[in-house]
Amino acid sequence: MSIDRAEVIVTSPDRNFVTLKLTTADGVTGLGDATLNGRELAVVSYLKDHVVPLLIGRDESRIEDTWQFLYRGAYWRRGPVTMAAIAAVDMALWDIKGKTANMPVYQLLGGASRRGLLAYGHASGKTLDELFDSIRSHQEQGYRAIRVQTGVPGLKSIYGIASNATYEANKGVRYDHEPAQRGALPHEEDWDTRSYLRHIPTVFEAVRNEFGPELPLLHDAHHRLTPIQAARLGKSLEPYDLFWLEDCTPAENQEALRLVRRHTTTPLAIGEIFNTVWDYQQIIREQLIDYVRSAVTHTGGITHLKKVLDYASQYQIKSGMHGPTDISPVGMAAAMHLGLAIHNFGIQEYMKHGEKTDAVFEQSFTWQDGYLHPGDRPGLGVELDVDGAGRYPYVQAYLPYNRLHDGTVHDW
Ligand code: EZ4
Ligand code: CO
Repeated sequence: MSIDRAEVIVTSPDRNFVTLKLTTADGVTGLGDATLNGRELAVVSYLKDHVVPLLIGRDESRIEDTWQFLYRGAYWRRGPVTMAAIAAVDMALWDIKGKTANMPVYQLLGGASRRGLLAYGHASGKTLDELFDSIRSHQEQGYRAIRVQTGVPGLKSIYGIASNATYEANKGVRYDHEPAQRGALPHEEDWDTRSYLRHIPTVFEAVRNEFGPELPLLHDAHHRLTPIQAARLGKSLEPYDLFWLEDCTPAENQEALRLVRRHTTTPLAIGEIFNTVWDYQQIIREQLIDYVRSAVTHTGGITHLKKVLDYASQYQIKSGMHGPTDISPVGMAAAMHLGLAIHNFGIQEYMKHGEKTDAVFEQSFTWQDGYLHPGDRPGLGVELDVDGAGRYPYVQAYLPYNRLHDGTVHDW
């Protein structure tokens, strides 16, 4: 038994994706997602130049050993590029193990703990009318939980809202809320925290009045607030009963969340840009968050994220895995298998991929009545059409960045 071939496939059907494809001596294949939005080629190089040569000839059944070898063996630990590369190898090995065992990966992780995964989608609008239409359209698509983002008076373009600039930069190709834009330079957005803090509670009040108390509503502050501002936002949103407030501060300062917690009972979700359990050590132990936002793709794969979530489960903290369009269908499948198996599943973010992406990545998951299920195909249940992928070469794309009115760069 050994890994015979390892290929890194970059494709840009609607946006860029990086996929690792492993093939064993017996001809079994496994796929892993290594997409890091806006920094894709760094992971491609990490894999091609430094990981692929180490994989050839290795026993594909040794998932934990391979993980430890890549993590400890590199000497240089953690970081999004390293952990995305390790994640891709890990996912591909789980895919192979599932196919070899003739079982879907969730069975190897302990079997299903539920019938399906409650998923939330992204509703947005510059104005309340546009936002209400977007919420209704998500309900029509079956969503039973909805993230709400809106424009803020005085700000031209803002995270979470599909903008014409995005549409034009991407030459007419647009995911509704894909923030990365094709082009040689990143797009500049503007930001003003005081306007935002004044406006957002009025939006949630209007949404609750229109849609009633039942619908789970989420919101993403996207790392923009100081601890005391985040505390104030959480407190002012309490009457509207959010499912969660996400990334209220740039949470690399884990202690900051103590201050937020002292002031609000709005549930907090953090971690989409984290990549190891060490980023969560304090905020889980001190119960400073309620949901772990990490994606399988950016947190060292199924093997490592399961350890993070098992740790979180001791504190009644649940999963809320990242699922924007920059997680490839392979990464989404890995999230669904893990989410189905663990006990402390919370919710899964789910944004639909574009048609070209769905044609290149053939997938087994189902979406029914607001619930996702990974399907019962052996492995992860995703196959990549390599020739099809080859028709869409990499296109340079960047995430935007923020400036305040006086020109200061601000967290995006
Ligand atoms: O901005 O995935 O909750 N979702 C998010 C995403 C991130 C993008 C960055 O690549 O915050 O939309
Ligand atoms: Co987010």
